[in-house]
Amino acid sequence: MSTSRTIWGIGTTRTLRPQWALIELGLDYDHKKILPRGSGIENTGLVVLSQRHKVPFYQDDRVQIGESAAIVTYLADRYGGKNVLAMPAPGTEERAVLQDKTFFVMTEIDARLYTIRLHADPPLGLSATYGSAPVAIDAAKQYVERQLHEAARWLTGGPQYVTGEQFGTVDLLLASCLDWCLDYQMELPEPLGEYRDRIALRPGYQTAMANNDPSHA
Ligand SMILES: N[C@@H](CCC(=O)N[C@@H](CS)C(=O)NCC(=O)O)C(=O)O
Repeated sequence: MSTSRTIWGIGTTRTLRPQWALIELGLDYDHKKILPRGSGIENTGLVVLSQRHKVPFYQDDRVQIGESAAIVTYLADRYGGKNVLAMPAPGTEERAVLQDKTFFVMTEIDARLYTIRLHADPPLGLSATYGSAPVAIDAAKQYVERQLHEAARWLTGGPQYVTGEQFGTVDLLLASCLDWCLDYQMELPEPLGEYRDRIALRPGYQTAMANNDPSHA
């Protein structure tokens, strides 16, 4: 019996990620094209599955989960293989290092970018809802810039991807954060700029970007 997979959410860095992972893995999905903070959370029944009032959200025959990095990791664990989104086994050094870098990207970069998003003025920010906070924005930008130097160090000396020569889950998470930095006119230290441009050529990224276009909401 074939598994049905559903993604809720469109139009943001976080909603891009599960779609990108599914596309890299060659898996289809039903897409509930709802924007954050919209009536779609009620209309599509998401509010019954999650009271977080957030997108993305993912459901299949086994799980109902909402954190973008958790969804990507689950999909790679379940469906990844030697040549696509390969995952090292739990308990190995490779898995520990992957998780270290994944949590770093999500807590030290992604979460700080969301601080900018919450408090910046429209169209890039949500100050109308969450309040204007220029000092917090400046501090968050400087914070992220420092963390980008650490991420740049992972790629210095030649590896194509964060954990070596194969595109993996942490690349998907990091590259999506780099796009988000560019939205805020932040400079990417090399080799991150070149790395981001190379990843943006992936067909999986381009299809996911098209599917995630908020004009389809
Ligand atoms: N840590 C979560 C963040 C999810 C999140 O904050 N999503 C935003 C859209 S990018 C949202 O739904 N925001 C609604 C709100 O906070 O008002 C993830 O990575 O999935």
